[in-house]
Amino acid sequence: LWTKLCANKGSDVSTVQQSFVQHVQSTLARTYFNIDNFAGYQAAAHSLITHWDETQQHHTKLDVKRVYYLSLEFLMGRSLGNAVLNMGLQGTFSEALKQLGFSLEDVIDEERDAALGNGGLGRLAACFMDSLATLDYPAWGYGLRYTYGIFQQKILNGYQVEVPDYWLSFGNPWEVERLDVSYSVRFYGQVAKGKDASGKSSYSWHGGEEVEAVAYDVPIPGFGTKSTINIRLWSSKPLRSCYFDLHSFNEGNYQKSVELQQRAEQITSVLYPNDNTMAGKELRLKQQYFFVSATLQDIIRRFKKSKRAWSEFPNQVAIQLNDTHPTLGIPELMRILVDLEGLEWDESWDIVTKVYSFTNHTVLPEAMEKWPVSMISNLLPRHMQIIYDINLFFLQKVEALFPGDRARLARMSIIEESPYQQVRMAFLAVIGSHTVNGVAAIHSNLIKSTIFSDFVEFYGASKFQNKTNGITPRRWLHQANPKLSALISEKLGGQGWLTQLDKLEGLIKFADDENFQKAWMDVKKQNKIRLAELIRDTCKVIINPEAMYDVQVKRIHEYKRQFMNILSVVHRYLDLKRMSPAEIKETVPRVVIFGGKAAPGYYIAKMVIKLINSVAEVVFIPDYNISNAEVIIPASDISEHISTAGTEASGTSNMKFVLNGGLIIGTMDGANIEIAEEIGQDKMFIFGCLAEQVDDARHNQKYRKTSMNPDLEGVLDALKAGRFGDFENFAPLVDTLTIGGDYYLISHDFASCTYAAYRDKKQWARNSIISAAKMGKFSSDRSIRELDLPSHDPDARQSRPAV
Ligand code: 26W
Repeated sequence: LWTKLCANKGSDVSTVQQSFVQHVQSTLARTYFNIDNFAGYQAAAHSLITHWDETQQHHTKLDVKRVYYLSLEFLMGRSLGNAVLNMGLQGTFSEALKQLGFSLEDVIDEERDAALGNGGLGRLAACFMDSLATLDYPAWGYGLRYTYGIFQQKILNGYQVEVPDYWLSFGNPWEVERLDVSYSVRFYGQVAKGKDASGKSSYSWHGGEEVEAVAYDVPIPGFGTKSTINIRLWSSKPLRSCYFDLHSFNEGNYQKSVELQQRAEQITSVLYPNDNTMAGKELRLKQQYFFVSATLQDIIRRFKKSKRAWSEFPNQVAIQLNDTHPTLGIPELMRILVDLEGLEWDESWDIVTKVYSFTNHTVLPEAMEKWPVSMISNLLPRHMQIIYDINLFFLQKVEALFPGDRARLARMSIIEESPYQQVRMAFLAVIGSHTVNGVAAIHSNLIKSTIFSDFVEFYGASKFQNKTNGITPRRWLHQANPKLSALISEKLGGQGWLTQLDKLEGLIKFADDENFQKAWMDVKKQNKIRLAELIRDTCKVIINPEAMYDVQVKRIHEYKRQFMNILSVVHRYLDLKRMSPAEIKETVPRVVIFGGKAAPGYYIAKMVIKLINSVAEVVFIPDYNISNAEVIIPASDISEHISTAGTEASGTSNMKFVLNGGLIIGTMDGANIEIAEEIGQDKMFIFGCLAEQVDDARHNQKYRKTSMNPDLEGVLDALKAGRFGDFENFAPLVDTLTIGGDYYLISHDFASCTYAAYRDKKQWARNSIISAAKMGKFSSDRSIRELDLPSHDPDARQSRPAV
């Protein structure tokens, strides 16, 4: 059946239909005259996830080393359209559904986003899973099954309002609950010191509370391969014995009888909505430990099936830490090896440091995870002891290499001493891993010269590497922009570029071909109309598809400088007001589009949203998420990636925009720099301070050695005069530029970011084509190959047994 389905032949239509009808009748228990589009979506999804466990069986049989991608976030978006495309079933499914009275597009539209992530880091994890599956890696993703994903954003009276994202309310056909795969996880309690049989000290952690982690598996089909890998998401439940406190119930205290259950379920209830800011809540620490504890138990159970010695563990297991969020996995694996398995400390440490690898995604100080020693000691008493020991042995080595350098020891210690004791998770991650990587060249260099400079001196530079981020062209071009995908495939004579993105270079020779330019810009136009419809429906605003679309969509953060963008919009508006009708005719009509969520507690970011919504003729699309990104990105003429140099680790939407034929206004930051290297700086609108100039510029700004940019001053005057509503609404925001010292250098970079050329349509089309054609480097397939994960399985494509 599997082979037949994938063969994509005309006769498959009836096979799909049979499966579809079977799911309508038995899985959904409905009849054919009683199914709406939503039921159609459910049945379609169910009929796609048959036989998806074969890849695992195949890997088990081959007994290969596996790679585990540990991430507290997976920003998946919708799955149906993606699964159909990746499995090569687009034509079959459209036809099968059409004959049954459905449209595939409408059915796809019924799915809700799986939004178990905040932004860049979560979406990167999702792109990586697509690449790992497509490249046939024996990989697993591990994460948490949050009951509530990232909040939905509503805009009321110009302000952001958060609405809970109860994404599971109508079930989730993509997950398979594995009640047979569950582990218990302990919190709090005490550590008892004893002696083992040989008289050696031993430690056991007991007491406290225990909860159960139950596995839910989500299949990830690769593109053009039979490989389907899994993301295993953990959900917290009370231990079976604790579902119900019978004693309390019998005493008539019903509320108390269910308290334990609620307390357990709380752990995976909600995704923390902070992006790049650490909140420091105990529940978050619980999530992190719950996650790594369940994951390691699962990995070890799989390892033990092969009956190998522990020394073989690193030959069977590679674990990639997606930022510091899963770093407790390091002391947890030590605890398992030393306390539970009885290995020696040194032997265990050798194993641990061969297994883990760590990706850093940010240099912002407020994003660096630090947990109070007091909190860890209370929640995870044995782990705190282990962290102290790891630190002690590490600092002894530092002392041996740099004798008497007390300042260095203090700087490198995992424990920060003042103002109170905290565990620096990034240092723990570096010390416990064999490699550390940044996510773009500039960022990887920055971490070497700033936060990890002492560690570079200690370990040598080769431990610190760069793996520039990438995106999956399957979702971000083929799926999101079907018309452009079809045009490219037609021009290149096939879909080979979808797995070998460098092949896009074949488009360059058509860059001056007027017919091709026309076809290319025509697709852009149609995508702009599609976006205009979305904006009409969600914002009740009619926009002109002939105008230049200027887009900034990403999380709202001061370092990303949406504030600077909207201030420059006001500047252009004030200019227009001064112009004569003849001059106005000469300007390019421009629709400025914003989208993005602010963390609920981020006061200044929320004020930026209010300001954007107070400036007329600007569109703010509510609830920016994966699904509307798939409509917004292909429609942009130009997009803004304008972070203060040195603050955006990489950015990945910049890659998506250019791949879809959009041009970039940007600073020399993150992956913008490498995009410029690939496509040519002349095809981008680059401006602003360079990373190496930032320190001086900040100093000058803070001590008022440079005066405020006069254009900016004019804009602020207009704000103060109440041109855009009550100034009180924005006063604290404007203060960040003045009394706040303008840390993000908005005044410094203001002048250079205002204008871009759109009038020369031919030149624009040419630049757009050449830019997209040179984006090969930014496929996440390339990032995955560079990550040097356990050798992928070359057999999967050819020799997987057919069912
Ligand atoms: C603890 C709070 C917290 C939550 C999330 C701190 C940090 C994060 C993430 C690491 C923030 C994040 O998503 N970083 C982004 O990662 C992307 C993928 O590598 C990069 O492209 C972005 O530049 C970076 O901001």
